[in-house]
Amino acid sequence: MKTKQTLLLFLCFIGFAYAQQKPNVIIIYADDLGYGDVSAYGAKEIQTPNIDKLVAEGLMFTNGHCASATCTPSRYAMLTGNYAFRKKGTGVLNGNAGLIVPTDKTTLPKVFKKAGYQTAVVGKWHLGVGDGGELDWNTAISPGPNEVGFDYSFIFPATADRVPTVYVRNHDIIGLEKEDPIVVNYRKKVGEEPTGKENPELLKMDYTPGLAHDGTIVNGISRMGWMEGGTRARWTDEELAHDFFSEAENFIIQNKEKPFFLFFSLSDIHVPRMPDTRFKGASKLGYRGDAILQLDDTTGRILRLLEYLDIKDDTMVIFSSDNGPILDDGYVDGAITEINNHKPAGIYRSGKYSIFEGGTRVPTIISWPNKIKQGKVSDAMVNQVDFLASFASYFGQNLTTDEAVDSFDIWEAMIGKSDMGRVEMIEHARTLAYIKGDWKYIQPKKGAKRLSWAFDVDGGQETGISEEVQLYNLKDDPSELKNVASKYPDVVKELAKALETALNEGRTRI
Ligand code: NG6
Ligand code: CA
Repeated sequence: MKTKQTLLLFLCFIGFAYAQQKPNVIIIYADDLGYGDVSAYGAKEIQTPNIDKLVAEGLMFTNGHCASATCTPSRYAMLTGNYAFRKKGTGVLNGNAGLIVPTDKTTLPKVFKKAGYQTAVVGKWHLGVGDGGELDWNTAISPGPNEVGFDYSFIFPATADRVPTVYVRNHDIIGLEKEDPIVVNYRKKVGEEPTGKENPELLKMDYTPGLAHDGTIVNGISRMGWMEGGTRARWTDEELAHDFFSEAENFIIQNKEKPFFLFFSLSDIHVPRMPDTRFKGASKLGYRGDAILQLDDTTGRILRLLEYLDIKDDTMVIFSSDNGPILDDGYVDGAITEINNHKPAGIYRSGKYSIFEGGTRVPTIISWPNKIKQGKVSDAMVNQVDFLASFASYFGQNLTTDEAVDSFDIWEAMIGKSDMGRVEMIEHARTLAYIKGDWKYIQPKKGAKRLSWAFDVDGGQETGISEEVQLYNLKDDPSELKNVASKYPDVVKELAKALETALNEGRTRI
């Protein structure tokens, strides 16, 4: 009898310990949020109390990176564990592009599914839907998120500035009526609806002249591309953050008893920035700042929900961004004129689209009250491409050699047990950089030093591209102002060789 009881107790203990090992995981993924946009990361002109709370309750990384300086390749890398530059067609996608994540390989959500999790993506997708052929939006849309490992999906297909401006739940557009089918085109205008180009007087926010945001007008904002139909199915920009939160909330409540993985992919603070009216004017930094406050509010709502449901201690919240900051990304919304002294990338140079640190060094915070010590700062180099291998290793899953080829197991760094993350890393923008320790080598390339279609306070966004070899010491010169390539030819040689090898071998995970 006694042994039976002891055995039962033991089994209970094992069961408990086992349950403990499967925290819920939520990735709160901001869009275009810079290293310096969060007050915990040094922003002075704007306060983000909720994100700061997450920092106080968890682990703040000073050297956390997304895998690329734009959205699609970053997300592709995070979900597949492969650097996007290895595969053609993984650049910023249009709203009618086909799915680029393979359906037959391990993905981040599949790792969770295999470990017994319920998985969902809520928010911006931007990884394509359909098989790449002409897509009929009025029938079941597939393949998409549900085919790469998400049990549930509530998304918009691309970005808020690209048509179609509709929500897709699993395979269907919400609210679509048979009598009003949707047609989408990125080559020529379809339908009779006004466009930004022909009817600028109808706009409630101007697009930056000469660029690509002069297509169909939806809610007083002209988009990239043209669409007709689906009139009642279209979202309202001011409601995006709330709609996404509500969907996330439902998923969390429904799955609170099980382990769940939620990829909560926000539209804030991507253009067109048109926050909920509650936030308009609140930051005094223009709609970009207001969108940051909205993003902070969404983060707070998630944290409070977890507290309310009593699951916060055993939920790992990862907060990060898909690329660095950009002020004018195609709309005139006050981001430049009302910037004050705000520094969106903090001390780092440039931002979105750039190979300089501002492009991929982004706020990265991980909290998990039951496991991670509160209020720690980590200088470990971590990259979102590593999430896949790290979780796979944590769950005891093996990866084959042909999947997640650039994903490293950095689990110990992710939970603050080790200060060592990666030692080497490739950065990706319009060119490549190789980091080893404090050294950063930027591959020489022909191309514009400043973009003519995305702007910072002092003109076109800096790309970091140069025909000259660049070498920086990120410890002495984090702002990448002193190119020391000629002083350290051996370091240049070593890093250039390492990059070449990584490219030739088609993999970096050993
Ligand atoms: C750019 C768009 C920009 C934005 C970006 C994608 C122009 C001039 N600019 O090409 O507005 O949509 O693509 O942003 O076309 S991302 O965060 O999704 O990568
Ligand atoms: Ca982005």
